Amino acid sequence: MRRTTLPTAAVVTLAAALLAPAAVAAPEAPAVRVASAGVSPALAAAPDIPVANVKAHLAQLQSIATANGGNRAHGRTGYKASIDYVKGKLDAAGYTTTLKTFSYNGATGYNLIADWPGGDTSHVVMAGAHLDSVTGGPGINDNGSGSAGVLETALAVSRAGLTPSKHLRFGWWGAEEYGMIGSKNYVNSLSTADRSKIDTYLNFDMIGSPNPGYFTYRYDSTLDALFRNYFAGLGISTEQDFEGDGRSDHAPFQDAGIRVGGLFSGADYTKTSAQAAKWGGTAGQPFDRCYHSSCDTTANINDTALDRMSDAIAYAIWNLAAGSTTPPTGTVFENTADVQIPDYGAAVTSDVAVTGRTGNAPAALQVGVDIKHTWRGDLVIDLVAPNGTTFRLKDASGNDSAPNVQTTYTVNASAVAANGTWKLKVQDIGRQDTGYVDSWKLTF
Ligand code: DTR
Ligand code: CA
Ligand code: ZN
Ligand code: ZN
Repeated sequence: MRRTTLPTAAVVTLAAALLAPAAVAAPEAPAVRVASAGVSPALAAAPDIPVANVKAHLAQLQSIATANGGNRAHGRTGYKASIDYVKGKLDAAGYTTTLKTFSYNGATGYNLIADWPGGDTSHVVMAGAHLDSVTGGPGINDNGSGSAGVLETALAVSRAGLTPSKHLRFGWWGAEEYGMIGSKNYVNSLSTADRSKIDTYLNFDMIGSPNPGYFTYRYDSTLDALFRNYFAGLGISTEQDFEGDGRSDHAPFQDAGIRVGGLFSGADYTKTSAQAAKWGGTAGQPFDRCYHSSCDTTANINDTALDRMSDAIAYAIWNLAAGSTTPPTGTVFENTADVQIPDYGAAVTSDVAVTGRTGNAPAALQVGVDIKHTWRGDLVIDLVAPNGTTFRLKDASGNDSAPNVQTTYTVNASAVAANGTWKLKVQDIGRQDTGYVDSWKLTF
């Protein structure tokens, strides 16, 4: 079946997709439909955040706690030493830093604000984390982990010499453990005009829990989807967090009407068996058994979770700063030519020519497939990248007698170049059934 639609969005007619021979009538001038959903060109792909660097910050925070009575709490010397460490790193990296003081419980509190020079200051993308611990321990997961992940992302911005379209700002908060005192003080100190300039605030509070979960903040659907899709590209199915409402530094921004998002790896709640089945770790145990305890040390960190979460922070910053997120309907490359699938026969392919992209394909490349078939359990389906890298989308599932495969797969294609001819490869490995590829598409 062939159709060439002229969508209302900007349309770019691209080089023809190669049509499978013999299976279709002679085509008119074939074209692959590209409907751009107003996605401005994102900056180059976000860098990998070296988890070793994040852990090095945690080691410093641990040393600070050890040298200051075992904690980094508000009003204690360990907190001021922590904020001085973070400030020193940012000053050396070219940030404009501001140490803001407030009083609470008879002690001086400190917030650190770091602005990356450039970008449209009427559109601020902000990320933050509380830097204070409880008095009862060093607070390495809660919340050295979020503080270090945000810090290393800020340093990666500097290393990359990023020139974002939006203005980037980072914040480290004091006295969160007493009720988000520092972040409340910051938001309250902003004029209405300055608050309205903050497009997004991303919060990261506990991102390295030893028995980790992968939770997204659900309050804004675009930000929720941004992180969900990122992790889907890693093959990780996230869940929305329902335990942290009002319990961390996103709350003052949310109360001020600023859209918020974030990530969370779990605290003292118990991991279910279903969660352990998809995330690993131990069911029936807390995500972090050292929550608010003296054992919340550098030994209380899951490196894989910390790594993935830190990379996700960078992914979000790079995308949001460019003034675009990866929307569900991005740039589409589609082939609607019918390709017959021989019963119990050789694999067939359908091609899509991708052009005009820069760099590699996304970590959450969407592969939409519409195959009409009488017994889908016979089908093996692969995506083949221009460089030959093959991604298995569907294995044969013998007794799955249902018809048709009409679904969207998400593939982490961030290691392969985007431009070139991508192939959908389909083989029927069972007898007595027929079908054809009706259409398929890649959404970048
Ligand atoms: N990190 C915790 C606050 C917090 C955020 N999300 C949740 C979920 C469940 C318990 C606590 C939290 C803190 O700073 O105490
Ligand atoms: Ca990494
Ligand atoms: Zn806490
Ligand atoms: Zn916390």
